[in-house]
Amino acid sequence: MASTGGDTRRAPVPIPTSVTRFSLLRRPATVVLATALAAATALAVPQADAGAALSPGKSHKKVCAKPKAKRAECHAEVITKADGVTPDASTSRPSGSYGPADLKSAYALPGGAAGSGKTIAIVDSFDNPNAESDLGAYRSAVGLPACTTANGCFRKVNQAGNAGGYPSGNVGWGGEIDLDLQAASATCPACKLLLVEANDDFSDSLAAGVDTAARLGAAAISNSYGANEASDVPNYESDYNHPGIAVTASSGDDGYDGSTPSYPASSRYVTGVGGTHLVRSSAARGWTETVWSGAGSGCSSYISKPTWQKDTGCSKKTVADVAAVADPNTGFGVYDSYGSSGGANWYQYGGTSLASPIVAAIFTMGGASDPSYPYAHRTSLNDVVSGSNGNCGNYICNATTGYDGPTGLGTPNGLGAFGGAAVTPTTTTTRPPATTTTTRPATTTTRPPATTTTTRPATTTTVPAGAKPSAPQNARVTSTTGGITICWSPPASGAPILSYKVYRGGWGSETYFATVSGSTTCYTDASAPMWTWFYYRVTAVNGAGEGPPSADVGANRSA
Ligand SMILES: [Ca+2]
Repeated sequence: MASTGGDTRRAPVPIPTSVTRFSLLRRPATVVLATALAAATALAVPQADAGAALSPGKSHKKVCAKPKAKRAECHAEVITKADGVTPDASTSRPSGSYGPADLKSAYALPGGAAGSGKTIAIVDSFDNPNAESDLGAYRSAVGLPACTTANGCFRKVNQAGNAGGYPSGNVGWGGEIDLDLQAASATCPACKLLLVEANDDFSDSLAAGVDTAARLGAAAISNSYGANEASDVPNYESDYNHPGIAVTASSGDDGYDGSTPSYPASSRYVTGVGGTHLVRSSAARGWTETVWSGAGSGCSSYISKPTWQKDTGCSKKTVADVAAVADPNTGFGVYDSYGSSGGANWYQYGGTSLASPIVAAIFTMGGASDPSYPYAHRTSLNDVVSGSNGNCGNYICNATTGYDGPTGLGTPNGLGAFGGAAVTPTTTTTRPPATTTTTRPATTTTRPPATTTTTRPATTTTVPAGAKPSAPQNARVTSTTGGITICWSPPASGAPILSYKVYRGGWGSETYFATVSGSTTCYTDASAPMWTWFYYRVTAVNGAGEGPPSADVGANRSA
């Protein structure tokens, strides 16, 4: 797909203030990284997203408009209503969307004063006039102290570094700006924030904005945008090369498209950030991550392979380097009032635009800056081993043990891979015995005898009153050599469970598929064909009947 890049310069285009992404005026210059971003959009909404665990019955879409040649697109997606068009706005943080406490838990972050005094820079296109007030509303809602221009925590400048003379406004990029600022702030609550608003979405404007961010003292610079590589990307390398400053970039939201990766994620000087689907689990870590099917990956055609990157499938640089949550279905709650009407200003955002500022904030707290650092400290990353973002037949688009394209080396486990102290192994050792291992068996063993035998007969007649079981909990899927395996935890109420019914189909449209016994909590669908996405739901059945379904979870059988 990738469009060809090129030099096609386009005439100035009016800036759409509405819904969509970038647009705008172009700039002369030599440059442009971008080329073909166009193609991307087509792949966008696909089958992809693994597991709609947090957003059943909804869809998602890109936030920015489809870019023209020589421009970059922002990598944010927003959860929409089922129509796939209308952003699902609400008057409070969306239920199930992630915030500071979730990121702290999932990535074993220090919180507190970590990163205090250091600055995370966010570079985006166009102006969001509400950026500071939206950040204020966000921090207030999640219980963080104010971060304002007045107290020295927040600073907004134009591409030249001036407070004022901002570019024209753009609602799509405005959402991107809010996402970046709020995700960085949630990851490192004590960090300062510098917002650099590039004149427009032309690649040379964004590159100039990065130079400005470096000049103004950023510890890390996050870039949640990109464009398919074109032959002129080497011209931009100097703009993304700032020794002593960590520079991150999102890997894109169109999955593996068989051709070129996104730049600046493929820059030699940038940590390319891929994306995951992040959900809570009963694992010792408390969370499980699989590949977000939209995460970009691929082999650069123009950037030579860094010495620290040892994978053999790409002769030049491979995207990505590391990853963080990006699936909009397991996304982040954002307060965005720009372009809003009616006062419903909360949305759930995802895309690798979410992952980049998270990693930039973690670099800021950890203190490292060189993209080689995570490679030398890979034991402090959570290896992502399942999921896929396309069809390529190898690790460039399929997660595997160790390095893979969609998630790089993995996701942060503390600050160890980013310059800080590694998470002590003690934590890992202690948790399982105390909680997981010991407790579970006791529960499983005790329940059946005590409940099943004695209660069942009575239940059959007693429960009908209406006590059907609640929905099975923690539904999750993995792709294995034997098929797609869905597992779940028993419902919170309604024991004893006589059986579970498994439903399979498209997202939100599953039909009955199989029944398993009430003592089983996993089912392997060996008939799922390779490379096809299926979604599953499970219901529990007791003497009173069948309860409501679990969340939708999906997977692409890839092994
Ligand atoms: Ca991996």
